[in-house]
Amino acid sequence: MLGNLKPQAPDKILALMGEFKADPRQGKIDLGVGVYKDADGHTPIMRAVKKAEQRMLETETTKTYSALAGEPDFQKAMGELILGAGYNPALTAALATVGGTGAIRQALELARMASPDLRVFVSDPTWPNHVSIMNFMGLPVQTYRYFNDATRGVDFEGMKADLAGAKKGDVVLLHGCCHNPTGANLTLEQWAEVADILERTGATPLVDLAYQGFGDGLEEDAAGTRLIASRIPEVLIAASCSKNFGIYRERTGCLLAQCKDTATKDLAQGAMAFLNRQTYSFPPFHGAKIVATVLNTPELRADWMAELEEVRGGMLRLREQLANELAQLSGSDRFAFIAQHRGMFSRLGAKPEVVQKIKDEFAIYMVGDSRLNIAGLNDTTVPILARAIIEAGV
Ligand code: PLP
Ligand code: TYF
Repeated sequence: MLGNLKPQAPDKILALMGEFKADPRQGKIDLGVGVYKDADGHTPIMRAVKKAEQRMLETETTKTYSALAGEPDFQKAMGELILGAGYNPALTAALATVGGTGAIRQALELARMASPDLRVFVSDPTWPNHVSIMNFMGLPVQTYRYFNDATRGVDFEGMKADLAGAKKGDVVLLHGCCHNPTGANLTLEQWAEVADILERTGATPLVDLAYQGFGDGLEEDAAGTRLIASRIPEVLIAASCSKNFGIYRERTGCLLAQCKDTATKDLAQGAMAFLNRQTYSFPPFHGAKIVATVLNTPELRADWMAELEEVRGGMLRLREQLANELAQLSGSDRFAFIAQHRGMFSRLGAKPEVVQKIKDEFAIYMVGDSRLNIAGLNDTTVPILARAIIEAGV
């Protein structure tokens, strides 16, 4: 039986991680996988997370099964973190999931249960796993224009024109902030125009929020999502705690489904718990408890927010340093977009051959589409990267 299996194409980003590890060159630089790293290249456990775990170790008395849809304290804390004052638990179903990826998968399963002819609109480009999951599920995927190769900003006219083709029963996947892989994001005014289109077409937004706190701040990064939720009665939100709590391997995420009335909310909540049961039964507990403990304990929350600000500020400084260095070396402002982008990533807009050349000649690893992880840099490597970018002819 198993001999009938076909080989699967490896995940390019994860394959690049392996290639980097195997590279024997001294001074190699990893700007590939989207994991936060400090100046020493280390992905630390956040202080508040460690403290929450210590408390849990001391106070937990059982490891028996918890709740199928996740613990209410986690659901509520996430609802408030994401939607702020607009969070209405009476109208919002919530589900603890296996990471943000699990939330995306369950959101798509939920949408398909409700809308069998569902099509999903995704930005061109988007996180490759989005399309891969949709293809695997057999869902029709439509792309909408998103990135302007010339300006390295958002092609908003193209995006609007393409989203106008969505209809009721379709899902429009939007990156809540810190677009992966481009780093180019919508302004709040543009979010309002997207809400207009969603209102007009009746399509359902699915917001992927994987980097809240990594762009302009915790509140600012949720502003687009909140605007959509204030304007559109039915909204799906797939959130990841991997990055902003630094708990990648705990696999912690959350699906929120804002509904138009309480009867629909009850239906959605039942269907979401059902989906967890069909897939893996109870969701992981540990990471969700860390998040709930941090968010619900004032001193831990304050410390987490302070550390997240340090992380965010560090990435912003690296962006500015790199943009300045490139301005000097190129004698132009054509790399100014790096300082305007937000989140961990920027797409340079270089051809695959150039990305390959930078890897071969300078031992600098970025994803083949010329996405670089800003957090992979430090004060020493910024000038090295800048020189490589210019010498490779980006
Ligand atoms: N969505 C985007 C855009 C991402 O970059 C990631 C990445 O890690 C995820 C979702 C899912 O994260 P995780 O499943 O690790 O929580
Ligand atoms: O885009 C990234 O690099 C992160 C991490 O299969 C990641 O989102 C990459 C690939 C993957 C899972 C996570």
